[in-house]
Amino acid sequence: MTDKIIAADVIVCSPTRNFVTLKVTTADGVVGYGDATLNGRELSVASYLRDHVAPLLIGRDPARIEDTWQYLYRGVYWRRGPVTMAAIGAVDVALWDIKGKTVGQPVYQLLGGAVRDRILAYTHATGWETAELIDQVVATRERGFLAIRAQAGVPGLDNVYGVHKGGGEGYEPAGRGVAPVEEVWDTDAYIRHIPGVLEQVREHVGPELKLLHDAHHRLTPQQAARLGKALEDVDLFWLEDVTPAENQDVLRLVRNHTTTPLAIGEVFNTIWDAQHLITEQLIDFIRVAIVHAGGISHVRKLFALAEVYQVRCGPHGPSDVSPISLGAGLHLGMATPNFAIQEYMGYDPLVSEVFPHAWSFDSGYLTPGDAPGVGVGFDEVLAARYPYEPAYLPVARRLDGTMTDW
Ligand code: GCO
Ligand code: MG
Repeated sequence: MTDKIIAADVIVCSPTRNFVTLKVTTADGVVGYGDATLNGRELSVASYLRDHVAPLLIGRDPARIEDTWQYLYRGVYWRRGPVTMAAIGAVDVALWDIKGKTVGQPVYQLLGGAVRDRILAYTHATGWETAELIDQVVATRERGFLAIRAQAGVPGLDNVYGVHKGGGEGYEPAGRGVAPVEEVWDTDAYIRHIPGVLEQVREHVGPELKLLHDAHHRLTPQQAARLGKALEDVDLFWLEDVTPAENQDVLRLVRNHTTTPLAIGEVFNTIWDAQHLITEQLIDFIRVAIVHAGGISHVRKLFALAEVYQVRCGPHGPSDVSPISLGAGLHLGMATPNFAIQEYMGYDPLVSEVFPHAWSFDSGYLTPGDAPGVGVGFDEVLAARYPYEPAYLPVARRLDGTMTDW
């Protein structure tokens, strides 16, 4: 028997960047935390939780995680979508946290126990010029990483998502302010340039380092097929988000032309968004983040579907996914056989102070730790010193001024 939920509070803070945190408290004083951060739309999830979900949680039994998920998902006419699913995800993770703390076990033990000892991580290396990128990849490998996502500049442009001229180790794409900055983008120039860059990186680092690359939804199906083909000798671990995720059948054309492994799914929110790609085996890796796809309970089902079709899991984990979601994903990763890799950009030390965590990184691998629950705390007093500030990802236009995908 667990005591009922007596409070559900939503805290939005900005220790270097915005995070939305749900704090669920039970009558016997157990506190569970969930992450509800949706980059650039933080306050809409905060309101969804505060105004519509929190009142429904009061008096509920926190042990009934699946029932609460079903209640919040099926009990509202307007299903799916990032705002709804981030809110449900935050509740779900907070309840798993409470369950773990109540029984004194880390969440992965409640999910069936460990199927592995540690979780392979990848991080980002960026450099505008190829030489700069190679230096960054080498420096990142020296920090222990065995898998690295490599992004470079494009001649003729000033910015490329996550990279800018003279920017060294990369930049935080979400800029503070009430409106996004505008960047100029040219897919043709990118496709001409990037295969040569990645070939040089591969040549320099040798065959063993796992290299990844993110195309950020900016190619046509035909361009994506050509790029995948051009990158085959680079032997990428994956090529990510080649085309926008809405029109999924185009991946068949890409697949028919290249053996470069494809990863997609960071903007997906439910199993139904990924179902076709998985059952048709149009991708090799599914990238949903715990926070954006309804929490541990739902993503676990999605990963189980993927297992049937030999699709492996590599969740989204940039620094706009809070340390709570990263921790929750690691628990799921420990207990999921087809889990392949976790994106891990690391956090500013201040973020780790606000969210003290049991998870840790060592020699290329992440582990969730053995603290009861998810193992990520939240220092509310410190968080209160960093209030929300509007921040947005840039938008991109083509050379002729039309909007393109981010
Ligand atoms: C990645 C992503 C991020 C997203 C960002 C959006 O693969 O890490 O593409 O860089 O763009 O998380 O909020
Ligand atoms: Mg991405």
